Amino acid sequence: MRILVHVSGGKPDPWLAELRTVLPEAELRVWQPGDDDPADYAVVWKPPAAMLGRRPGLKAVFNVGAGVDAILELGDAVPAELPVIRLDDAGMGMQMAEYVTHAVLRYFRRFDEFSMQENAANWRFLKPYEKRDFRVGILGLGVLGRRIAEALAHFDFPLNGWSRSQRNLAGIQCYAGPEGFTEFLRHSRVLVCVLPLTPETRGLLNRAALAHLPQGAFLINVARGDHVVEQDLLELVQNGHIAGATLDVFNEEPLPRAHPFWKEPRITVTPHCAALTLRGDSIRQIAGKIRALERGEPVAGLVDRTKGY
Ligand code: NDP
Ligand code: OXD
Repeated sequence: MRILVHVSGGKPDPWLAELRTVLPEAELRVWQPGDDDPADYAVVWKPPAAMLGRRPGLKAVFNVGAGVDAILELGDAVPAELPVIRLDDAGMGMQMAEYVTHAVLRYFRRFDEFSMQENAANWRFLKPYEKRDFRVGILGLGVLGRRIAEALAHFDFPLNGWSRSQRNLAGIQCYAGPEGFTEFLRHSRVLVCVLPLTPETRGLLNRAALAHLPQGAFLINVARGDHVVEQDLLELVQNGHIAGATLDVFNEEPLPRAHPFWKEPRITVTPHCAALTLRGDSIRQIAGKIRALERGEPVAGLVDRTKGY
């Protein structure tokens, strides 16, 4: 079995070493420009268009992340019949739950404001919020959205969720589709975005949508920067409609040094680290799926190309 590897932005050697441990029988090679030789599987992160193309023998592409936008954006360069398989959880669910819970609690317990007061040596009591006024709305009720909801439920936050198809999940007020979007927003004091980036969700969080949030709402974006129209968000933060935003992802990454988000005290920036791909867990998951495919069995995480995730 031949496996072709390309992990953009990372060194290939540790990936090869992990793959060698779990699939000792496989012939591994790192993709190089001009390599059009046959391969059975590709293991990729942000692959170049030339890599996937019409490669002889290719049975599936494994994405070493949850979001497959960088693969699907290659369009026709990725044959429609080629199965694209994403990581499902592989240790990311827990990390997302930690990140989002921290951000929600920080706003709920007003640590963001206490921190600003501390910088000004200002001892001032701030009245606590009521949980009933702090409903958290989760955009995306997939693998990661549901894990976030589970974590927040331990703190008794009232929860909303929004998905493409109607879901029925215990403890979550579920909304679906464009018809449920405005109501969902109107009743979400904290908005958590954990959607895949698709043509339908790109630019979804623009001025019109964010304006439906209650006055003094908070935004936490751990999905993709292009879900948000950044200038619209900035203006809504500056005029106070949005009281704070915690952003892990941006239109351009790394976030340029001159970007106004760096200077806005009510915006917290983290460097796309909400949930890291854990190499060992990911490779074990991929190896398990390769073995299942070789036995002719179905695997979880197969991307639906018509939906885009
Ligand atoms: P899933 O595919 O498991 O879930 C996606 C959810 O979004 C589903 O509930 C789906 O609805 C919903 N959805 C998709 N399109 C729409 C739409 N047009 N309208 C309404 N709802 C929609 O994804 P994951 O939970 O695994 O991951 C989500 C994203 O998180 C990834 O795509 C990636 O971009 C991002 N991510 C970011 C990381 C970071 O470090 N910042 C790390 C890992 C992931 P339905 O249930 O009906 O299918
Ligand atoms: C992912 C990511 O999609 O790390 O897995 O952003």
